Amino acid sequence: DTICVVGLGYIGLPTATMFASRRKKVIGVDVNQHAVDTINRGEIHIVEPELDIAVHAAVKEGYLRATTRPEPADAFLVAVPTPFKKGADAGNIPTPDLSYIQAAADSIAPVLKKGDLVILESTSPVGATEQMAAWLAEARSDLSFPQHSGEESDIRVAHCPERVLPGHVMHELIENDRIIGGMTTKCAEASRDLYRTFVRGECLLTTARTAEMAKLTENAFRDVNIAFANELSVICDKVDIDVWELIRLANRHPRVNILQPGPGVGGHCIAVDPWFIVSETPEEARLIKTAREVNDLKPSRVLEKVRSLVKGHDVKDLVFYGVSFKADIDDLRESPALGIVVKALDEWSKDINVYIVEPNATDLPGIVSAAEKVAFEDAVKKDACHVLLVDHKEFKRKKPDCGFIVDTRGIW
Ligand code: SAJ
Repeated sequence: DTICVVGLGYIGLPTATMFASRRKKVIGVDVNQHAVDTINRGEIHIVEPELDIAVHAAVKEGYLRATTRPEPADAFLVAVPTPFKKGADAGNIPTPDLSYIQAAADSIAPVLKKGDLVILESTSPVGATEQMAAWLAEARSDLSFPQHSGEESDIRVAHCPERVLPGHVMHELIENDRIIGGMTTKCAEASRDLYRTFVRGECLLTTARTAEMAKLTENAFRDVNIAFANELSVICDKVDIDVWELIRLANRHPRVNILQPGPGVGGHCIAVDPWFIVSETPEEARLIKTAREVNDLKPSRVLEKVRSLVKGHDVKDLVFYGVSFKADIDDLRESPALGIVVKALDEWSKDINVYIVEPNATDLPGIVSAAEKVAFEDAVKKDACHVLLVDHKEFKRKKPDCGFIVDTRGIW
């Protein structure tokens, strides 16, 4: 069996490699020529523990090959981005952008043949899998698709959302339970047989629509719970209570498990996916929408705190610890920490020295180039306003000797 994986990013590349490591012939497809060339050299263009060794072995042994155009295969996996478009309607609710899925469908369609399986892995709004099948059907009127022909279709289509945690992808791909949403039962069964190649967790069969909603629900659940913690931190600031101690104490109740407040919620999943629910059902999804807003407001709360220190005292140096979206990774996508640093530079870099400590990113983006990079050991000695934004393990070693501290993660 040959598997064609479309999209070789944080999900597609590890998944392609997993199949290849089980001696399946895998064709990896990406529009980015640099990514294709890098992979064909046996190297990787993203940061993920254990992935480099696995890709190297898969390419060397001839099971994985990358290219820019889909080739005939027995199964196609679509793992492309599903970002959102900034809201244009009255409520300003962001809406999902399915153009990458459409482009993937258009590129697969010409090489499809009777009996093939097409799986959408990208996190998608409810109905996206049906839409993908409709795009494929439009391009290939000579083949039948499950939407119209039920179980008897030539092509099987399913949605199997990934749910791996960045930084633990290679382990979680194997061990996590997997939701398999078929457009029909046969579609689900065919997909399960494919994933069983490497998935040790349970494969749970359902419909494509339920699978789409399940994935969105998982991330919305986490977003709502983080919003609760973030709201508590703002309340505690106001009434002068240590939120970390408060949460520690409340969590000693056998049925309470509050998450950790932070400078906001980042990443390309939790800060995005809940909008896919809200944009579809804005009247009903009130709690989910409010949670998104609470989390999106948190960076400005942090800036307010820093502002009151900078204004109230004669602060000369301002140090930000961490710009990634969470601990111990280099990923800056939707990072609230990065957003805070950008705004701080804009507001203060003319008058005071702004420094960044970021042990995980060698190249910081141009928008923060006005800040000076400084080593952690030197930073903590400064008589400065120290703002901890990310709980990287390096920062847990010690806390600053003097100056002011704004600790958004509660590690100091
Ligand atoms: N965060 C907090 N407080 C917490 C936990 C997290 O502020 O107590 C923040 C983090 O700092 C970060 C953001 O939330 O900015 C998201 O981090 P995360 O570690 O919770 O999740 P992600 O975005 O790395 O991965 C999530 C995971 N989803 C769930 O845990 C429900 C992962 O399993 C999904 O596969 C992934 O989204 C995805 O691709 O959708």
